[in-house]
Amino acid sequence: MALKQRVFSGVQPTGNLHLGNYLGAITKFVALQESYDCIYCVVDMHAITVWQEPHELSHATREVTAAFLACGIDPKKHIVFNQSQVAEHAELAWVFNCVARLGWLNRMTQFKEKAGKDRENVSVGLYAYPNLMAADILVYRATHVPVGEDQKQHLELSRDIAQKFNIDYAASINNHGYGETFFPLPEPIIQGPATRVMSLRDGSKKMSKSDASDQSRINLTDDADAIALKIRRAKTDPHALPSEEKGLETRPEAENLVGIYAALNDTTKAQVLSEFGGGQFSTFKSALVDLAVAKLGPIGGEMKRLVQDPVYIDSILADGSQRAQAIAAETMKAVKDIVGFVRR
Ligand code: AQP
Repeated sequence: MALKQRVFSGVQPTGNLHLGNYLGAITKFVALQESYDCIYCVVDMHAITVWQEPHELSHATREVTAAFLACGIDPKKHIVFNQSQVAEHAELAWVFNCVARLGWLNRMTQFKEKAGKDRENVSVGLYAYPNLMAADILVYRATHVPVGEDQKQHLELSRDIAQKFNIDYAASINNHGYGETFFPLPEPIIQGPATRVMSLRDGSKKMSKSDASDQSRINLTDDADAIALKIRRAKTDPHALPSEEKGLETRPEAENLVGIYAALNDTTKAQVLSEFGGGQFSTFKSALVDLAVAKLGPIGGEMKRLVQDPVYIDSILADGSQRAQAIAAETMKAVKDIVGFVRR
């Protein structure tokens, strides 16, 4: 099987999509459509690693799909689907549970953060999450994965799993005529001025769907008034903006807002500072409000329109799942041969 340059990435349907998901991931998904075959997945099986109300999960799955479409992902040229409709993800994840080492998972910082002090009480799924993520990517033998900075460690683990599988089964891969190595080592794509968007209330915390404070994030469905209020109330410091990036080093809240402006305007932090450096925060915040409303307003409007039509959204997911499964099934056949499972 020849390896094709292919992009895969996913978003969890765990609540309100926010500016961090948009700038860190979804804008990259859109741009990569020009030069790759892309597969974009609503990862509902990852979502249930922490409790989700069933009716909210279905709604959130449709809402993430609506966000993909509203942001400009083309579900005809590329593939948009939800993970649970392609059983091969879970199937390959089991094989990877047997390839990945406990010591590797024990190092995952996201698990430590999410489990907190209540480790004994979290789901086994939350712990094994990175193995499922590796399966998501590798069941399509994807070569590139656009993600936010927070997913870098999981991507490295996916590469380790791919490499260990290739080495452990090298003889079998070769004997079955699948070449020298079977899985590619997927490359993370983590670029631009907003790979880690921070909370608007605390510059040391990532902007997150699960933050209890809605004021900490800009949701993609927020209206213009809500966006304006959140940006005006965003935590800052009493100093004017610096004229150079070095001046942001000890000012996480200022750096975050400058990064958000740069990413929304498709420019760099240095260029933003050359325009606003030396000026007051209030002036910069007003410009940021205008920019954010202009960029996010139409997306939120289109998302709200699309979620009114669940039949249409479900048809996109069904079609995408079928096309995704055709690729995933080919990989699983080969994996079964390689591992030594007898198959039909
Ligand atoms: N703050 C962020 N800045 C940049 N990128 C981000 N991403 C998430 N938060 C930021 C990127 O968005 C993609 C989808 O993320 P996800 O929903 O699958 O999972 P997550 O990283 O766990 O997102 P949240 O918002 O923090 O959700 P909860 O609160 O449920 O844990 C990924 O590429 C991610 O890097």
